[in-house]
Amino acid sequence: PRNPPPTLHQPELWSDDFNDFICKCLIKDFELRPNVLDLLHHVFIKQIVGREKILQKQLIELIDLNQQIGVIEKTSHMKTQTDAEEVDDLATLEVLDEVVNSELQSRYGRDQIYTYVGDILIAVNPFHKMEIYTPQDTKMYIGAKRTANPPHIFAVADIAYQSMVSYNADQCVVISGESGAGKTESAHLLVQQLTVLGKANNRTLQEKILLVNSLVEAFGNACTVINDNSSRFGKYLEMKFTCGGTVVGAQISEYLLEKSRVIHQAIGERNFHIFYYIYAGLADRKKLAHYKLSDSKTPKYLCNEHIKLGPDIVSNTFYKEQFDAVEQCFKVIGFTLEELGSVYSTLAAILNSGDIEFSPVASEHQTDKSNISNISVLENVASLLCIRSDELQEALTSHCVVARGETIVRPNTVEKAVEVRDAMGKALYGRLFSWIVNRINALLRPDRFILCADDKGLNIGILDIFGFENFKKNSFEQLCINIANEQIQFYFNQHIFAWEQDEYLNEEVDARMIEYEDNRPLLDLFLQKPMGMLSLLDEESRFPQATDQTLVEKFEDNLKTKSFWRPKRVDLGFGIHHYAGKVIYNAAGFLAKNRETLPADIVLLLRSSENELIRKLVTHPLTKTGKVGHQPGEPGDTPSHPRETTNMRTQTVASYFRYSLMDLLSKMVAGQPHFVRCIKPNNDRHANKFDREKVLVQLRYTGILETAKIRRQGYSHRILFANFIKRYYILAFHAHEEPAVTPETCAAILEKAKLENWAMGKTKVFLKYYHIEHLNLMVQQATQRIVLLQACVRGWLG
Ligand code: AOV
Ligand code: MG
Repeated sequence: PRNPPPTLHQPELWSDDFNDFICKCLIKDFELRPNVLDLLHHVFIKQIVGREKILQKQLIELIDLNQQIGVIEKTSHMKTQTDAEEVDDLATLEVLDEVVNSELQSRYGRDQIYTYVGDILIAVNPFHKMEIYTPQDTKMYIGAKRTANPPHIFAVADIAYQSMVSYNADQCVVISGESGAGKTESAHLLVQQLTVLGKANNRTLQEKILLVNSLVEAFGNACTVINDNSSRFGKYLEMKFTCGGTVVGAQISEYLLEKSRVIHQAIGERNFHIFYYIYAGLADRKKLAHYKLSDSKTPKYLCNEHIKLGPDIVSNTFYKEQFDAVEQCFKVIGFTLEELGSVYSTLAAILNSGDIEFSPVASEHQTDKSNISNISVLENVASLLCIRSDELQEALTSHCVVARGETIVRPNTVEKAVEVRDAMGKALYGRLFSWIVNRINALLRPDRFILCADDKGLNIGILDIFGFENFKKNSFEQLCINIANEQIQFYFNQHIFAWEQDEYLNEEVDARMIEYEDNRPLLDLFLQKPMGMLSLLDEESRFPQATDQTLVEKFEDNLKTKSFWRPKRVDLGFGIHHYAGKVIYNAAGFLAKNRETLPADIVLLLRSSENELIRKLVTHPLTKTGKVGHQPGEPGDTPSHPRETTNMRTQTVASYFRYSLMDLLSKMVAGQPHFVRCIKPNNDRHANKFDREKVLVQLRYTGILETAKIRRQGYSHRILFANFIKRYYILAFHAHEEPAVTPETCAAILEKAKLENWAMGKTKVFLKYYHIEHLNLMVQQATQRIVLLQACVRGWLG
């Protein structure tokens, strides 16, 4: 059952300019408070003739906020296990695996998919549509006390938003969970709620921001055996606000798109969504021929055991609708029709290029030469890319080597030519994706004129990456995905356990230390230089003679830890014991995937294209994060990123991956984090099925049980005395007073607020997450009272 939303004395008062101004001053800067009170005192009282005595008395009573607050009922936050009622917050329970698991299960049975563990939200994937994201729900979670409503993803949006505005600080929401657990859906819901909270005064901007996710996901998501809409890239979406909290734009960063999917998909999997959408969409508009595609001959890159024939795709109405939707997204966000046409041509060129076939040239002397056997396809690709077909043929079937200052042309074997063709497809797609993301960023960058000089703006970042994966066969892509998840888990541990416990020691606060699974050794195993796995991989990639076999042997010789082993009977196999479980990888193709070279001949050829977009994709300096560089001097310019070289030989996928991971972390640590942990209740994607074993494993490896313990016993908020007093003194002192910065002052405030179970350190106050909610709510009520007060005064003045 739901509680009604709290009633606040707001409507007409807040719409008044003056009230609004004062209120903003109060919320933004508490030091202004005495001045505002003085103002009220003098201005209003002077105008009162005849009724001074009574009014003055009333006014003083109202102004003396000390008498006004403290009315917030004392709530008991600690429930025991025996409580028959529902437990919205697991940190209030005795923490035992089975108890937590049962609680989640029974909540899930009642369709209560959200549960708190202290300030962390657990979201169990419902696998069916829920009626809990309506406009009423949106309203209910705005500015409400957390315990007033059932746990919800909207409440996380609200806390992040309110914290951003009241602490004037950037925030970030980190969503984690294994593949198919519900991260991407959660990210959408957060953006949806934040656009409402951010009162986008411009409907179009709100609409644009909401469409960003759909657009990039059409290009970056695909159907896998685990998830029909699986994210094949990491996404960090930053919503930009003014200091007053109005949303003014958005920026998106993409990480590690799984480009290999363009040319090959594992059994039961598909290419990126957009390829099916465009194929069906263009067919529907009778435009296939224009893009050199045919519905009777399915492009190879789209064929797999499910889809053998083009008609399967072109008759799919869902794909057609999605194509229209994607096109609409492009248009609303602001892409030009010309740009759209170029995007379609590039996609069609990639699809066509997959069909270029090579055959060996059998001649006495040159058996290692290749020829293109279907010239018409080559011509189609060349025309879509606006380049010359003879030059494309040459770039595919031969390569230049520079020896002693002389350039020699060497033929490519069939195998090599196929490799070059595929490398071109992958590179074009990866760069197209980056270009789209960059273009979106340019279109949604906050206008410099919206943010005034002293307002640098604030942001809330939402991290949604690909979840932990463990397939029957795991390759280089899974390794990268799982390392990224390992890093996010480490970040979580640092925030929830390590830093908190360090502070107890430093501040000499007596708190029970919680044991948790530290995955640092694993991160070192992957990322350490020079002996970590990625460094070893890079080293091996530099040897032309190296093979995947020598690579695994190198791993085996150098990685001496229990977390790494070589399973018997699996050629090229190696195992890693990740925080989330054991995964067996197969190193076949690791070296090739890591080198990922796009030959200089292809780059130079594409640079000669008559299509501006194609030229841009290969000429603009690509930063290491894979983004097409924008003009120097533009806001958001980050000139420090090293540039890729023409043939990209110097930069391996592993080093780019390492760089991106660090780039992502540096963005995240800049903000105050909020965590959402998604749980997958079963592997069959069934609604109402709660596989206890499966959930328990996730609870264990995500450290949720330990989180519950530390939230119960620990102090998640540590605030310097001065900051604490500045923010909350009004709750215990008169507005004009300047209490001394001492632990005693802090204690006085906490006692006045009737809070218990806090601790005092040497320089900081140690608070539990619910204390902060309580204090903030009290301050908020005090602020509202001032508005009320003005209204009263105005009323009296007639
Ligand atoms: P993921 O992002 O965590 O996987 P998704 O967010 O794509 O997982 O969720 C997978 C599917 O679960 C969705 O397509 C929905 O059908 C369903 N689902 C998730 N959350 C909800 C919800 N709140 N309400 C209804 N259905 C939901 V991956 O990207 O594969 O790691 O790489
Ligand atoms: Mg996802």
